[in-house]
Amino acid sequence: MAYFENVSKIQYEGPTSKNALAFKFYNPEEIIGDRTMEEWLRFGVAYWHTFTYDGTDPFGHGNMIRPWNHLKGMELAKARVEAAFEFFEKLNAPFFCFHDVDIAPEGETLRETNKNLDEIVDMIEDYMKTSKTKLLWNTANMFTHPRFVHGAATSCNADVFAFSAAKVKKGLEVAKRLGAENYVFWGGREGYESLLNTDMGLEQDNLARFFQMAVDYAKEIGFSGQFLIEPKPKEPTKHQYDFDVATGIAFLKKYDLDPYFKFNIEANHATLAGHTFEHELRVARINGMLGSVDANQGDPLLGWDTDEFPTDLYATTLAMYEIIKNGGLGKGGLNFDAKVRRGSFEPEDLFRAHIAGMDSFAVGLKVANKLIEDRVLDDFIANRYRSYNEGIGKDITQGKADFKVLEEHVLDMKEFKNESGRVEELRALVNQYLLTAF
Ligand code: XLS
Ligand code: CA
Ligand code: CA
Repeated sequence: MAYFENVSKIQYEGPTSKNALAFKFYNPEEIIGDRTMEEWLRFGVAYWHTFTYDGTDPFGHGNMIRPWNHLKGMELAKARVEAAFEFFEKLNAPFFCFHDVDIAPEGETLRETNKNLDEIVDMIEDYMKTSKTKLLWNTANMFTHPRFVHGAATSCNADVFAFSAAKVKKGLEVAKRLGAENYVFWGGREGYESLLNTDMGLEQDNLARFFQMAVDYAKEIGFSGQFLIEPKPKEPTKHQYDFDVATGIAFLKKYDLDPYFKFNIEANHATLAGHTFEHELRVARINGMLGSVDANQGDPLLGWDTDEFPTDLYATTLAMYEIIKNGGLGKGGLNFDAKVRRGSFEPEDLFRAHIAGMDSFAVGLKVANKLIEDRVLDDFIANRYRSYNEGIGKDITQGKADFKVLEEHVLDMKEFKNESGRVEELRALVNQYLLTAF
């Protein structure tokens, strides 16, 4: 049975195409620099937003028209798998991602839940034998069920800690079975509401213990995917421990966990933390910890996690700039952790939205690559910092200067010759590249 019968395989038709269900800029085979667009971009479809989300918001019932709406329980879960692989095939998606609860319903006990999960994972495994679509990452949902009210690995309740551990144990087994490239930890409820009732030290020690157990178990079962922490400053918890990349790095280093983790950076989480998307990518990159990306965008007029499909070309360009400079994402990819707006309720909107996101990142890739090839920013930056290439600057970077030497250097200096940072000129240059790349 076809779930998306009004849609055939999405083709690349070029920038002048008027076909809404075609790629205008994403041409998987096109070579950019040293690899194809498909190899650079490694797009992933998020199961939860695409196949599970029904449009429910805090003020309204679900309203999405989906061909599987009449089904329930395991029948629903199976239909979603069928629909998912039809969708992947038609979109030509190389990857997908899921939470355990996205793919199979929970039972009364973990044993029952795992049984449901096994049945669906069998089915997914079968599909994956003939599909080109691979698993970018899976993760455990440890935030929806009421048992996680006080957190999962940071809960004040040790039984909940144990339950969470068992869920991740199962998740790692599933990851291994399905050949996941990564495994994600997003701590939606790992944080606190008020310090008045919180032992922050114990909670953070426990979170580190939890991560260490995950590292150990992955090793024990031979799961070699990359572990990723996905930072977010808040929502649902008021203060989340993995606030942003810098906070995450400090945490991992404190507990000697940094060799085992990289970051999954979400655009909308970056902006919620008061950063730009490219800032978070840069912090991860210069620390060798840029793992993967949740490609979406927030809304500057709304203060929460709106998870919109990315269409801001300026943002995709600056993001791809970091990714190219990183040499690509390795095992990571660009997962569309993005949902169609409530008003976009037709099944075809799922395609329209993914096409918009994929085309936007294809533009970003092309423009960023040109900026890098032409050394537009590199040369400017190299020149801006040239005072460190000789004299006192060189002594500083080579560790030859101390406070006394530096005092000597400036004690009688009367003038400091600074130059313009010319940021407006550079922004205009990026605009020029954006408008002339195609
Ligand atoms: C929620 C997060 C979540 C993670 C995976 O804000 O983005 O969806 O990506 O648990
Ligand atoms: Ca995310
Ligand atoms: Ca989000």
